[in-house]
Amino acid sequence: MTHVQEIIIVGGDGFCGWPTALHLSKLGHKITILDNMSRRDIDTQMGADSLTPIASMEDRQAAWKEKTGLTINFEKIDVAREYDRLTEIMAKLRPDTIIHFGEQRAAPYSMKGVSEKRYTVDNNISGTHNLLAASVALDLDVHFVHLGTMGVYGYDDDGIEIPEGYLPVYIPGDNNKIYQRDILYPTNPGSVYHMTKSMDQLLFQFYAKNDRLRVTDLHQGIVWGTQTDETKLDERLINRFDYDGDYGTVLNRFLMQAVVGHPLTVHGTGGQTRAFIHIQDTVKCLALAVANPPVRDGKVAILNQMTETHTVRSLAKLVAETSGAEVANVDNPRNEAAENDLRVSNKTFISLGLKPVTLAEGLMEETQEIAGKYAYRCLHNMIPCVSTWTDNQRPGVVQIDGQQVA
Ligand code: NAD
Ligand code: USQ
Repeated sequence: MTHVQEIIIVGGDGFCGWPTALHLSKLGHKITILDNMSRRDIDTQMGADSLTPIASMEDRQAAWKEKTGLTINFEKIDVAREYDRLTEIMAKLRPDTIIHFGEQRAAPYSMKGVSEKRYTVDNNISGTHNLLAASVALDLDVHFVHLGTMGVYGYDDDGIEIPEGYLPVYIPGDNNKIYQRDILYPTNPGSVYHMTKSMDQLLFQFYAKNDRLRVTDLHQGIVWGTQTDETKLDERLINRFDYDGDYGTVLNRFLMQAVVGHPLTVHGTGGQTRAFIHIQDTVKCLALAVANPPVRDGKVAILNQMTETHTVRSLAKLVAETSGAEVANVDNPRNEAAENDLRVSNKTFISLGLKPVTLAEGLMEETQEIAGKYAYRCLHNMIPCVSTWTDNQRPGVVQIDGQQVA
């Protein structure tokens, strides 16, 4: 039987947060979403929109109540900027668990320009730190669950299996003695966004050590799919589907591109290997993490939340084979290794009972159906990835001997 918990979900209006809120509510937990709706505001600023028509928070709450009789509470708040209000809410709820999804999460958006870089760092670091500092100031016995990313490890690896947790390193010292240290896996972020997740890690390491906070950091791979068992219950509960060049992630973009007749935009050779997880498994992993808080041992529990790895070109081939779409190898706007290996341990979630949904199980078809149903909402001008990692990569930039001349 589920032990009922008071749970705050920061970023609970977003792609991962909304289905997680529904799933945990269905399991009997008391849910309060904190969100400043910045994701919807960024869409408005960019002239983009979710492919699926997402309902307002009020309509989402009402639909959930109507379908299940359950209540999801909501407070509109910016956790990076409204510290006093945040502490009032946290003091009132005294949550057993805080799940933190509330960050600017798109790598291309974080590389768009100076203001987006500064916003991403200010928002993500202040938000995370405010939540940690408030938990300690209020003396909460809280389990802090954070959505981190596989991207903290970087993608230059030669195929060694990325472990979970701290890494034992052996340092040669005086007198030929070898000293052991347990350190966070060395980070190698590939964007300002991924860098903020690396910085988050240090905040967690410190608060776990200094204040004995119980922290679980979930290093999640790229999430694909749209619907979960709960979001399917009513069209007003539908999850968001990002496809634009900044927020759309690779597999969902390919599935959408296939249905609207756009060539699949493979960056470079498509030899980039990445880790993936279906949104249905994301919500299951969150439920497992919530039910299994770490012991208070001064260390962060670091779990890899992914279920399979693929190269970008193999995903394009798979989608092209099932849909007849063309594959286009476009210039890579990012500064990343053209080809890499990736092996990841996900033994904790598997040992806790996760039975992963795989690409091979036909769920890609469901996502393609969702994309097909809402293809009429696609804004074709939002498809290209126009954010470049360096000025030199901007279209039309001319270089001589590595120097930009026009
Ligand atoms: P999302 O942008 O859809 O959702 C994030 C939510 O947080 C949005 O609703 C936004 O309005 C809110 N938010 C942002 N800053 C806030 C602030 N200062 N105060 C209050 N609310 C704020 O993103 P997502 O895809 O649901 O990702 C959620 C988390 O999971 C992120 O931290 C992301 O880094 C991580 N993650 C996502 C993926 C993926 O593929 N989507 C993969 C790995 C990790
Ligand atoms: N790519 C293409 N074509 C496209 C879009 C992307 O080839 O049209 C390539 C990119 O160059 C990159 C790979 O696909 O090599 C993945 O890009 P992505 O946009 O799908 O994913 P990424 O930028 O890494 O970010 C996403 C989420 C982020 C999360 C991360 C998990 O937006 O929040 O942290 O996945 S991970 O990649 O494991 O770090």
